[in-house]
Amino acid sequence: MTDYTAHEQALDRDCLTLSRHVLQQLQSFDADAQDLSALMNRIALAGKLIARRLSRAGLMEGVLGFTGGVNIQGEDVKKMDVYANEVFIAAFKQSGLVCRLASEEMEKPYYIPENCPIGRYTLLYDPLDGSSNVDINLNVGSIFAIRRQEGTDLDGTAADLLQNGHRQIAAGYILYGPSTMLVYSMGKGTHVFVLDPSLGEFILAIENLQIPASGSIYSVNEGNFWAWEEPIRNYVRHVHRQPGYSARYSGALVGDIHRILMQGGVFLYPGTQKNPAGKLRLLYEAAPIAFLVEQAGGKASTGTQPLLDVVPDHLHMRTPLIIGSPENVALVESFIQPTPANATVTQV
Ligand code: FDP
Repeated sequence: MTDYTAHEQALDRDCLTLSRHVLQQLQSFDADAQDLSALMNRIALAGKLIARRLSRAGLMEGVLGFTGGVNIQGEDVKKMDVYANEVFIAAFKQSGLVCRLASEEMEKPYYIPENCPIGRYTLLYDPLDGSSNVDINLNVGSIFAIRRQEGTDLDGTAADLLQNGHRQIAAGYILYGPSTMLVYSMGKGTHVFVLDPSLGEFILAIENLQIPASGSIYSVNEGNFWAWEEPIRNYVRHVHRQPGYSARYSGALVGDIHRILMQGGVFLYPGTQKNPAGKLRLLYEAAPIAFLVEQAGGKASTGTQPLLDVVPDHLHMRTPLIIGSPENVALVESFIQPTPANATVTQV
């Protein structure tokens, strides 16, 4: 390879920004493509602002810790949760792109009336997922999904959002780790971008990421062992007896899923006897992640049904989640719904 070619390749790579990649994916410069490209750019801007604040959080006053308030989920709100939520709203004000935003931190969708005549999309997001990690400088993430707004939603109930995960136009996450990464899909594969701080741009790192068909990592909060239903306990007992499995759990969904996407294996957040729907929210946590993982060749399930088929009955509905390499997910399902064909494997 000549120096000239290497130079050209480096330039090409550095120019493969997120917004350009969206246009390439859609193979069009029409209004829809321009809107989606601009939308992804705004999400990226929100990610950069959050990453910047996180990187200096330990040095600034009033950034870490709790606000003293409780969100709609009954969870204590952290100052960074509030900041991250507001950053997404600010990034979309006067954008003409989305009429509504719906997030974990807001009981009802947030309307941006000046965008509504033209903004045909809704952004669903979890602004700072895994926020128990934030005060100790461990990985956290933001999760997002874009859905088309159907109808005018004059009563403001956002009933059109209560549809299955196949209706997502795009979904992804931003991982705030040693580097900031953005992973997204528009239904044409799953693609990984890394924030180059010297450019202030997300640059394509991996196109069409493929999750391994199976993997040796299982990622679950085993502190809940005695709260689970027996089939999940049996699955984990089975794993304990197999050579080669490793447990990895950071307590932050985005990081744990990223590991599984890159290296294979399975992430589980099952329901408990007390809370059969588990902890994770469908519309802005489980469904976007399921969309991404399936676009990378993985599988996402509630244990009894494909995750993307679930129709929520309200905005903040929770769901059990079993997700990752297809073979690992199928194995967990075989414990939950044993059939004669898989009866031997589920013997523990
Ligand atoms: P958090 O409450 O810290 O925001 O979505 C909620 C979530 O984190 C996920 O990121 C994470 O996977 C899970 O909860 C961790 O819950 P447990 O502490 O119950 O394991």
